[in-house]
Amino acid sequence: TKTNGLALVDRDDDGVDRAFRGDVLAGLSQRQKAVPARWLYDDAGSQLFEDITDLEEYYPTRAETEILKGRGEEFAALIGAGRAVVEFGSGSSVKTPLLLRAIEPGAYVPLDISGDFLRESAAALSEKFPGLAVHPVEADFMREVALPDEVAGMEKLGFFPGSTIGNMVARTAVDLLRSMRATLGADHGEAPLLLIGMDLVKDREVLEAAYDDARGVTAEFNLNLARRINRELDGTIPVDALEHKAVWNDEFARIEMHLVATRDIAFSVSGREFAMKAGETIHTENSHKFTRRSANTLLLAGGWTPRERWTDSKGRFSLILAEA
Ligand code: AVJ
Repeated sequence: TKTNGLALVDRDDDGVDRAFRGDVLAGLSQRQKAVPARWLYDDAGSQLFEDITDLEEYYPTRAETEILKGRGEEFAALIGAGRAVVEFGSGSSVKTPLLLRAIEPGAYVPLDISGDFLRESAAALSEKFPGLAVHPVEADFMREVALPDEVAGMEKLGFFPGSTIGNMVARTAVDLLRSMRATLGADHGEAPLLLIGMDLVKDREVLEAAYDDARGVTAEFNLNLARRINRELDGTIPVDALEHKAVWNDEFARIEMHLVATRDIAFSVSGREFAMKAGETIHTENSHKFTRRSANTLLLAGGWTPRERWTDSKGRFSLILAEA
């Protein structure tokens, strides 16, 4: 079933987000403890991620912005004017305007599960582009989303920057790419395009530094998850006994973030007891990195044919235009 403007956060009588509690309790019960990366982004986490994008070591945002700045004429030629741009996520105040200015879209439709962020960024964007029709939709874009009637007759361009696709293991990424096809009307005779950012495999030292910066901002971002669990799920995790770790997993071509216990600890979350031995970890994020071929293979598996590919001047990050 398609989702559309419903209130999406399901809270119990105490105001606890049921999905968050379910994911945390299930994840902490596994042999390798793990919490899905999406829970890193409460208000504090979203602010810390913004701070990460300014770090010297964190190259992806700058590299992708360089491509968006430099290739506007090519986007315009390949994409054409008048398409409805459907952004998967609320949009960044820097990247989205660069694309919109380049291609002269017919409408802009940001999709996000968080209505607050969505309305804020949609309002800011409307101010920047007074003539542009903006139709925010509060929805979980991991499933097919019903787009507003106003864009029914328009050709579509999906926009998914940031290499957010890299947070997913392949089967989830393929599910998302297929949902995007459906959302953008590919099953109804339309030929939507997708502009997607995918970060590239590079030296381990560069990658590990990008996810373990000298100022410790990424460490704070990771530790904020434990603080959030304590705050929202009545947890007693001793945060001072956890340490941030970012490590390149060469077998699976991904950076992994973990919270490592520095001593044996025991704690409770929502009334359930957990224990960790010194050295044991909670796996909090995967950030997959791609080669030209692995990126193409993933897109093809999700029903998208790559048509054009751009990289930044240092070859660190790719932006790919694909067709359904
Ligand atoms: C927002 C998911 C693209 O994986 O690079 C940054 C998140 N995590 N530093 C990434 C992140 C640690 C980021 N994404």
